[in-house]
Amino acid sequence: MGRKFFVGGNWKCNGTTEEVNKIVSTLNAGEVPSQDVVEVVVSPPFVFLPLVKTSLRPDFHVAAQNCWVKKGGAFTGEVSAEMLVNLSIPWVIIGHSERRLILKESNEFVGDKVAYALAQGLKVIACIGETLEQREAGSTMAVVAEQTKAIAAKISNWTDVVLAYEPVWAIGTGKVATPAQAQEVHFELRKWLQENVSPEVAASTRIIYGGSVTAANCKELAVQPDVDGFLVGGASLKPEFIDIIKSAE
Ligand code: G2H
Repeated sequence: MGRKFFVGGNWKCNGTTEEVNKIVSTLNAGEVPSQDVVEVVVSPPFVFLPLVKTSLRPDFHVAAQNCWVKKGGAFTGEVSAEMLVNLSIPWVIIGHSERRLILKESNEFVGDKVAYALAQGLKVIACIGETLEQREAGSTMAVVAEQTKAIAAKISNWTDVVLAYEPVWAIGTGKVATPAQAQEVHFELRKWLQENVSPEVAASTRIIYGGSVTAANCKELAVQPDVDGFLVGGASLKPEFIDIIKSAE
């Protein structure tokens, strides 16, 4: 089974109503390959999800940037998976490095969140990636394998999971991984899935790259055999996001 190219736009903690409307207008006017070729998902902050959901073209979908680890209740400031389902939000990003590092989300906590979100019927973009220090220490694969293992330990069905490899040193820094660096880790991750989950899951799970992806560098990354798409931050707020979607062809 071929893996459909996936392009996610992670808007992070950005935007006003006016800016969101402008981004959506640009996306709605963009000429992109059909849904048979590329799956496009944009992820605004929670407060803009209903607005984006109702105004965005129907062939693009929306994702939340996080959700709570279990059923809602007395968890001030959190948003539950059930609420996202209630709003018909199909996707959620879990385990972004900004949450792992700044908010101290552990591998186990991320694994629990992925499992809970999937159990509620959400599709998950699960993020993993090493810091510069870890890369320089030669532990990239050990780190991403450990992060993936914590997810694999909690789930049995990978159909609704997209794995986003986002080296922390490449995030928002303008220092994109080279195509060879990205391909190497994606290849090793697929091998890890093959050996530790199943050959079927390894063959069908999309592994996307994130970290300073732009219109200028996406094409050479997109042609790597194990790069199945992108999670785009800064550039997803700009018209060049359309060009990144076009790299699917
Ligand atoms: C990585 C990425 C989107 P940026 O966080 O998830 O952001 O493209 O700005 O590096």
